[in-house]
Amino acid sequence: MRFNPPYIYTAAELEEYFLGIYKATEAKSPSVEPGVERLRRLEAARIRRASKALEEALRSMAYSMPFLSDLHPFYRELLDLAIGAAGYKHALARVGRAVRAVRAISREALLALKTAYDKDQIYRIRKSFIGRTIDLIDNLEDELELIKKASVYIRKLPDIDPELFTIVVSGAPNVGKSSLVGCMSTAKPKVAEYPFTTKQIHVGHIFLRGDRVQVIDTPGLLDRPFEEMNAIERQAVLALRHLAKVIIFVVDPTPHGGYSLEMQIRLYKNIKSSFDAPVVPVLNKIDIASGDEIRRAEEALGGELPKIAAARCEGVAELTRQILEKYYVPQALEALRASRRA
Ligand SMILES: Nc1nc2c(ncn2[C@@H]2O[C@H](COP(=O)(O)OP(=O)(O)OP(=O)(O)O)[C@@H](O)[C@H]2O)c(=O)[nH]1
Ligand SMILES: [Mg+2]
Repeated sequence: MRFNPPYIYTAAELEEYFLGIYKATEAKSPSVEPGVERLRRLEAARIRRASKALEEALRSMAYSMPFLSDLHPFYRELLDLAIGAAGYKHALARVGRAVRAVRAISREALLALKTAYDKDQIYRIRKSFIGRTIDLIDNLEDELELIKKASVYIRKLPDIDPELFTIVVSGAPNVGKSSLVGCMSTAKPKVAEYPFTTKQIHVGHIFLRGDRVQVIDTPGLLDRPFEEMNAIERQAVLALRHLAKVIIFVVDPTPHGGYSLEMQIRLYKNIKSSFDAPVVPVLNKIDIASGDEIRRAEEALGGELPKIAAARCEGVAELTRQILEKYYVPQALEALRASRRA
């Protein structure tokens, strides 16, 4: 994702940062004023600088992280899955409120300083200012941890661009999905983790003139019926729904892959009913499939199908061209018209 998260402090780091600035601040004109006045001035400068630095650190964390409502639904869904949308919102809001709280504490301390008449009183004000500010930071420990998690999480999804036209490749295990993605798109697909499982999404690109289309391979995700998925995997599928503009369903009509035609048809129907995007069935491994196997598969899937041998990239260029022509071009033209109207 094109997102540069701000540095997220832990509560302990933030305390250290705050105290460091507090201690490093020196009085502007040392030793010319009498004791109490000098101390008052030094203390005021320290309070001002330390709380200002803290406010800025908090503000950057609270306001430079993406708001849920600004995120593409794909990311929103994933973030909800990994971190919890409600907790994330709540954490950002609390850190945002802490900015004002820090300012209030420092104002109070500065005001009290004005009327402090001896060193002891100034020391008490200092102690109370530091104590209250540290308490406030302590209380943000969980929130900061959660925001840090979110920022790490978001940074880990760099290679999926939800704005690009996206082809998702599905099908039973071992049918040739990865081979197809490899032939269709840039040879070395990049890998993005699903941070909530050990699974990875492989993302390749098809470079068109002045544009790019994204091809996504989802190993171990869209290769078995939804009844067999756990809640997390189902939600990952939901997230993919926001992304997929068209889904290729790879069928292996031979016994080579180890999954029966019946199982594959069941999966096909399952995927069709769970996604809004069109699902395009494709027959793979035609280099080793018998005429009978091909016929049986086509009959079961309702007619003639594109045929490929993905291991040798045979028929893949033609398939890609057909899919782009049918699904991508109309959308690209519509987008172009819309941008001209705007
Ligand atoms: N004969 C033949 N073998 C193929 C073809 N396409 C893929 N294979 C073989 O089928 C096996 C699985 O191919 P993959 O591309 O890894 O299949 P996959 O669907 O990505 O597999 P998983 O990710 O494990 O589910 C490999 O041994 C490939 O060499 C093909 O067109 N013809
Ligand atoms: Mg694979």
